[in-house]
Amino acid sequence: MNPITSLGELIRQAISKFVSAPGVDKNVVEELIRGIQRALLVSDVSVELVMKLSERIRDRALTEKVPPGVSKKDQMIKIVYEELVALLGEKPHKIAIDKSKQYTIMVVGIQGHGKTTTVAKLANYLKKLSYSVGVVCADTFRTGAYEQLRQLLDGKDIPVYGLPEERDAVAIALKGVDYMYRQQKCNVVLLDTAGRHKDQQSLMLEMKMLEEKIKPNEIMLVLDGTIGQQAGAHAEAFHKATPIGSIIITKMDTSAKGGGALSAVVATGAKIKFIGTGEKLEDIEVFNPQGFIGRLLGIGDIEGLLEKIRIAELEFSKEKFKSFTSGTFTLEDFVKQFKEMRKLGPLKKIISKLPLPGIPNLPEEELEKVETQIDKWSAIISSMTVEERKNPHIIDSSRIRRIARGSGVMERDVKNLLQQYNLSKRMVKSMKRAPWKLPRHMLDKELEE
Ligand SMILES: Nc1nc2c(ncn2[C@@H]2O[C@H](COP(=O)(O)OP(=O)(O)OP(=O)(O)O)[C@@H](O)[C@H]2O)c(=O)[nH]1
Ligand SMILES: [Mg+2]
Repeated sequence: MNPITSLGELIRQAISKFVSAPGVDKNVVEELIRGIQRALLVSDVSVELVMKLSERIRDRALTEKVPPGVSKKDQMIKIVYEELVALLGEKPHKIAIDKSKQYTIMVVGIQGHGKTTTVAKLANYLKKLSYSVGVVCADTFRTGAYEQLRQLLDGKDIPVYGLPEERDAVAIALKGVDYMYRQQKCNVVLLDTAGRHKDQQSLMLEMKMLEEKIKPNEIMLVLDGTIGQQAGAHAEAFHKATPIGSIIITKMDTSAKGGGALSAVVATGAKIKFIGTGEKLEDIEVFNPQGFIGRLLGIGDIEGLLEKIRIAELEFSKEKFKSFTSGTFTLEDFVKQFKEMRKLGPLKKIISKLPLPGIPNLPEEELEKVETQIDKWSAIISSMTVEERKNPHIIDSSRIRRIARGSGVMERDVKNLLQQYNLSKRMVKSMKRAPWKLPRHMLDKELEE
């Protein structure tokens, strides 16, 4: 049996047992949590992370209200999904390479972890995205390293550079990178490096020299997923040593421990960009926690289910929102409303589902701007005194200065929040019957700037 399925298999078993139970009570929820714990521990997720996750699921199961039209079961599945996604870091890290600039990626890692295979996979992947890619083999230790790369990329129309007789890795790398940019007019150059040396110290020294001479734009650490949570320690050390580092976890197809490796690396704050899922050139994917967990849960239409719940929650919060229009609408209410909206998931999805006329299809970056804005607003509010929050009109320029300093934002951010709030307050008063125009208006206003 494919071991990856076994992690998925165990989670799916736990969920289907939960779904077939006649009702949802505390015991049924506990049973579900135990099933998930077992699955995660089998895949070597650390006990600490498993406990934290269980705690969050339990807490949410007991405290979150079920919006009308949604079953408790569906809501629980959503909670489990979201908590598993959170364990793996929520958002995928973007691969944003400018096609008009040169970009060198140096790939490093312990021997046998999959560097050479990954370099070939990445080259093939980037080529498909119409980057002009070149590969340089700077591994002078592994016999046949250059041949291995050439074979992997055979017929792919990707130039591979190597000097099998040359013993100096730095010399090969310099010549190779220069050749790729100057002669082959490449945009991205991938550098495969050695995983072994006569001793550990000389390997480290070589990596350091390569980094100094080549000045890569990114250093990727290849980590074998079968080492499970041990991957966390490697990632942490690497992350501390190089600020331009990202991580690829390989062999996700050969052991259930991949889940442990992923969660441990994510916990260190290191960026996982890709995962390797087989020996073939095509077996690489952008690491996307949502997609990964979605597949693991194996619920046919998890997206559909989540969407249904989010919309129901939104309707629910719309109801709550109405209460603002009848009572006072404080500065805190204003920011809280935005935060609530954000909790429901990516703004873009929600907005596109709302039956609101006139909302343009907002580009992703714009929505991200809005999200950053919300974070700023929260920080600003927490730097205000109780008095200021209650009576924002007392906030004069010297208070603005103090609040901006306290929350680490620009003064104009504070002014902007106050302006937006005042605008909204006026609208709340005048638009009792169409409360949803309010956030729309605020969004539009925000995006114009
Ligand atoms: N199943 C599976 N095998 C992989 C994956 N990635 C690499 N491998 C295999 O792991 C073995 C080692 O891969 P290499 O790419 O040669 O590893 P390396 O890090 O370059 O090793 P050295 O050059 O010796 O340091 C090969 O047999 C690969 O086919 C993967 O994602 N899944
Ligand atoms: Mg190699």
